[in-house]
Amino acid sequence: MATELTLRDALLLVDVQNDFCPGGALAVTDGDAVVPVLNDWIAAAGQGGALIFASRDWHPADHVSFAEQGGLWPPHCVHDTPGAAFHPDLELPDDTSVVSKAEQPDHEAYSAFDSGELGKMLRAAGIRRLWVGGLATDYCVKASVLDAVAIPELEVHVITDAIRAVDVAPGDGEAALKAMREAGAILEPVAPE
Ligand code: VGL
Ligand code: ZN
Repeated sequence: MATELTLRDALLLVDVQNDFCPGGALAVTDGDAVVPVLNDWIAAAGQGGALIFASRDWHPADHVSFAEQGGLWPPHCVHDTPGAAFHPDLELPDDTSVVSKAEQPDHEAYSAFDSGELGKMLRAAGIRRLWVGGLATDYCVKASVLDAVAIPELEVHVITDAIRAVDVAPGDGEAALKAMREAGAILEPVAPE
């Protein structure tokens, strides 16, 4: 199936950052494999006038989610470091809206909707369909999708070939897919046109 994007569509690229890609501080297996797929979606969004949002994990050096502070993760995506930069092959247009999250030392935020800004911008633009891809399936993609489906006027699609899981425990990625589907997100394989 192929789909055409319109002014009523928006693309949400979740945390396609160096630290989540091979060689990064919190590398997701095959994380960089999402990049070429998302570039096709970016091109389709450009053709149809769809909005593009790119979220980024943007932590202070002493973030609560880091092991040294008792958190789950190695230090990653420290703001303004190379690891926090978007993957260099991701073809983000200049008018991409960048959504930073988890910027406060004592607050963890997996969802791109955490600050409320993204929801506001989607509503203001009259967006009806949101297409979500990126990293990682079982954390920030899942949390963002679960927040998105709670917005009544939004049809939420997960770009299933443009997500990858951390899989801290085996099966986490699969469980995340199930949770997103059960919450009302659409997980049909579809190509942009
Ligand atoms: C993420 C773990 C820690 C993510 C962010 O972007 O999915 N995962 N921080
Ligand atoms: Zn993080």
